[in-house]
Formats: sequence, structure tokens, C-alpha cells
Amino acid sequence: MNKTLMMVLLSFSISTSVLADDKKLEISEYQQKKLDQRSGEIKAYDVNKDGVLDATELQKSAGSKFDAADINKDGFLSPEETAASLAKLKSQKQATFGEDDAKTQVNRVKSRMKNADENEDGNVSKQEYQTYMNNHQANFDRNGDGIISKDEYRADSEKLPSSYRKKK
Ligand SMILES: [Ca+2]
Ligand SMILES: [Ca+2]
Ligand SMILES: [Ca+2]
Repeated sequence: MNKTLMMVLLSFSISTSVLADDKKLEISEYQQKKLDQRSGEIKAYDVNKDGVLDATELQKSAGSKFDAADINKDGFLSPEETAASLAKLKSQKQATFGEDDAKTQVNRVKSRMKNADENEDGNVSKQEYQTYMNNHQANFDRNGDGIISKDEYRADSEKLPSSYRKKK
């Protein structure tokens, strides 16, 4: 590809993303489902019911996710346990998002689990999982106050409709 064509393509993708920004109210059904799912997750882990997730609550949520996957309760997620929990996740996601999107989401979690295995012994220890999740969750905490609000609990690519943003 020559340089000029590259620049043209680049500027095209920039201008389309600006356009997308202007249409904040229009989000896809898929995004709406993801937002609903995340707000359900906040509700599930928001122990003190203040509508946001603080460090303790996030740690608890990571801990209970780990415990649910650690079938033999030895404090490690073996490749078999990880595979089983991914299979379970996939069937849950399929019910909400359909085959293709479920596959994408599960693959993302799969690669996360691989990255979490810091000493690369094939098992994810609880410590490795907590450390990884802390870093992962810190990505959501855009203003760095250690608390994840409903507005922050989403990927950068997920645009929020303004109506959703006002809802508390
Ligand atoms: Ca809270
Ligand atoms: Ca285990
Ligand atoms: Ca490991």
C-alpha cells in the first residue's frame, strides 16, 4: 500500500469515528445488551448499594468469579477448569448475544486467562487472577479514583447514549 492511500484511509477512519460520536443516542442492540449486562453486574457486586463499585467490591467480584471456576478448590485454575468455565460462559453468552458475538466475547476472556498466567505454568493461581483483574478493572477507572461508576464500566469502544449516562 502506498503512503498516500494510507493517509486517505486513515483520515477516512478518523472522520467516520467523529461522525459516530455525534450520534450518541443511536446504539446497536448489541451494545444495549452489553450495557444492560454490565449494569446487572454492578448491581450484583455493589454490596453497599451506592451505585458504584469500589476496590473492595471489585476484589470480591473477582474472588467469587475465581471461586466459581475453581472446581476442586485448590486455589488454582487448571486448563481443564478454565475450559469448563469458558464453556459455561459461552452458553450463557449465546443465550443473550447469539453465536457469533458469544464466540468473540469468550475468546476475549480466553486470552485474558492466558495473560493472567504470569509464571506461565498453565495454571492461574488466585493471586495471579486477582492481580490481573485489578489491572483489568483499573482500565475502567478513567478518573483514577479507585471507584468504577456505571459510566466508567465499559470499554472505550462502547459509546453510551446520553440518556443512559444521565440515569443513576
Ligand atoms: Ca458500592
Ligand atoms: Ca483448581
Ligand atoms: Ca500460573
